[in-house]
Amino acid sequence: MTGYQGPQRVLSGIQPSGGMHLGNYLGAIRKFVELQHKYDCFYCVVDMHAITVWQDPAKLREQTFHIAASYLAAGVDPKIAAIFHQSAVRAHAELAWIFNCVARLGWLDRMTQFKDKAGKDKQRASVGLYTYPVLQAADILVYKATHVPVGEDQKQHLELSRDIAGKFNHDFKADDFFPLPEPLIKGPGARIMSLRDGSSKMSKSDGSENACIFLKDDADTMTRKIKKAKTDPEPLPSEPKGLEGRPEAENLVGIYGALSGKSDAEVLAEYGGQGFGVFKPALAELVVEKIAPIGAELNRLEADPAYLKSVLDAGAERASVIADKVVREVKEIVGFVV
Ligand code: ATP
Ligand code: LTN
Repeated sequence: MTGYQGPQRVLSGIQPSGGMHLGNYLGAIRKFVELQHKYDCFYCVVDMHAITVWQDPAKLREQTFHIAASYLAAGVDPKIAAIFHQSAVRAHAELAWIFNCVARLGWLDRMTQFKDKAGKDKQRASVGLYTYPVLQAADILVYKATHVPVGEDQKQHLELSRDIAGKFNHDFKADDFFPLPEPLIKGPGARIMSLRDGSSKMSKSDGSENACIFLKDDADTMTRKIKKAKTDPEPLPSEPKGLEGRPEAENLVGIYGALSGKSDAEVLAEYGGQGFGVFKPALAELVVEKIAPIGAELNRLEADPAYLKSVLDAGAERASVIADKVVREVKEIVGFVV
């Protein structure tokens, strides 16, 4: 960070583009819960990001409640942290436009997520998908957030947010107006891989049902998915070095470690030399123990959309107070008549 003197704030967001999975939990939400006791926290359901690819309107609404309910079920306390949906705080879109005029085409051209998501025919991708990281920078900086808990895949987008903040401060001679937000990525679970392919990340939009453990899966489904997870025929090594070149084994050991609070070395000290016939049932038991209660609470909360809506509305109101003030300051800096 530079000489930024403002309050330390946390913002993060998750897209309502599908069911919440173990990767989202370990890479993001679990950190949200810890951070709420240390910082002023804003947790957003980024519905405007979700529509950068087609979303069925009825499902989008349902999934927005699903993400909000997941935050709550995992332990985010709406009395402490603001939980809200992005489209309800118009300042995000206003700042995104101004940032569209700060960010450079060359910066966006380098974004690997656009390349992955646009696929072969990028002429058919939405313009929104291209400027997606600019809206993400606005999400963060409209609260002048200093810290952003995310999974490993968001590293590049966070660098872009820092670049936009730095260029804005520089171009408008507004020293330290925006902080350069720091990603909080480290820690076990920053990159959980698909259960079907150890080289691609566990993702909501993965075609294969069995690749992902969803928070809402019942105990039998979780167990079945883990038992079916792709592995190799070798037993587990007794040290982490032995996981090199064995991405599927590494992923399962990593999940065990992230959920049990043990390092890879500790997990392997216990299971080294054992085959997956022993390790998978132990992992399944741990996943069920840690995740099933969250799933049960999630189901309970989803049955009460009126409560979820009240949480989102209250969160949006709280968020708007800060965001509107920052946008007003930005408008003045840019030279708009306010
Ligand atoms: P999609 O793959 O459909 O774009 P997603 O599953 O990656 O969606 P996002 O809404 O893009 O979900 O991500 C929400 C948060 O979860 C982000 O902080 C992201 O870094 C984190 N995350 C997503 N997938 C993983 C994963 N496999 N391992 C660790 N963290 C993850
Ligand atoms: N691009 C993020 C979601 C996201 C986000 C944010 C994360 C949108 N805005 C602001 C952190 C801060 C993703 O996980 N795909």
